[in-house]
Amino acid sequence: MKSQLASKIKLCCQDITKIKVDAIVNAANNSLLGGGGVDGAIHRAAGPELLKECRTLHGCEDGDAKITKGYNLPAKYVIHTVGPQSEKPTVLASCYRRSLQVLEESGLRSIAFPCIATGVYGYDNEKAANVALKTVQNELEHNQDKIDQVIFVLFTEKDKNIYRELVPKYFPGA
Ligand code: AR6
Repeated sequence: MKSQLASKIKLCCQDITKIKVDAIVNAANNSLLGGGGVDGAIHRAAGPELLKECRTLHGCEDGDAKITKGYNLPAKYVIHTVGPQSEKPTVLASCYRRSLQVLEESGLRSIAFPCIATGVYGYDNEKAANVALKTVQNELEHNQDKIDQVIFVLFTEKDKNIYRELVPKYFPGA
């Protein structure tokens, strides 16, 4: 069971705006109207139509997720989620869970996550990685027929090292 799950997990060290998957996840803020970090990069690469669609969504609660088209991105869709501004594991877990639920509800099968909340929002990288991996493991165990690929996008050396060590613990054989 676990090795089947492991085959769906991939680590990638690229800019998330270059990844061609069904949906990339944006670590946004409550307004969904753009910001710095990965949010700024996604809006720049997608073009102004993304902001236009985001305005129709009327924001997003912490831990929830909402989907838009990807516009000029290679990814077809963007799933916008809002991480916690302090270390709240239940809210961070909800970001990963809700993003995967929105993916499934939209009939999409591949997703790329940045390390939500570990930049501007300051969540400890290793604690955040454990929450991310545990939540994705749990969702994949229950919905493995609906999801083909989950990519963790590691933009810093620190996250690369953390995920390389932790991923085999959650997904033996990955
Ligand atoms: N591709 C992949 N990962 C990236 C990229 C990129 N192009 N750019 C940054 N990262 P952050 P947060 C990584 O700060 O902590 C925004 O202003 C980065 O190295 O983007 O959830 C929003 O509007 C880090 O590992 O998001 C909010 O106000 C991870 O993405 C606030 O920041 C998340 O860092 C959200 O803060």
